[in-house]
Amino acid sequence: DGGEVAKAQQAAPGGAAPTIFSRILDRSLPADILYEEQQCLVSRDAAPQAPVHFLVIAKTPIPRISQAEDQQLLGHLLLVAKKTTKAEGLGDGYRLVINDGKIGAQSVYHLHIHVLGGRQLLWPPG
Ligand code: DGP
Repeated sequence: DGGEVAKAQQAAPGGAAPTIFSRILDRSLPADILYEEQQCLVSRDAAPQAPVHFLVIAKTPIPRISQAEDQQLLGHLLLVAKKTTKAEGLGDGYRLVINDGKIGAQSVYHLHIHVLGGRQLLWPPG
């Protein structure tokens, strides 16, 4: 979808600037929240690219995976992503994605993992 890539090209890879995900975390922006605990929040993606598409959003506002060093947090986000696929009925498989920077078509500079499923996914991705 060119729309999401176009948005990503315009996103500022700033740093400390609050993002739309900070507003989901503080509940000032409505979101379809599946799960929340101390280190992360799981929300459905507002522009789903598959029948099931949700985001595991770190609570700490690390801008992007290339700037993330916290091994415990990174492992934890993967485990939460995996566990949430069970609750979402993705027993036949799914895909985890982390977009980084302009080339990766990242549009929101607040660390998150995409979880996609519910249809046959293609490879290579666009
Ligand atoms: P990325 O390219 O990895 O930075 O993806 C950011 C995702 O965030 C993208 O798939 C669309 C989603 N998104 C953007 N704005 C909102 C919003 O306001 N609410 C929710 N739930 N998702 C959003």
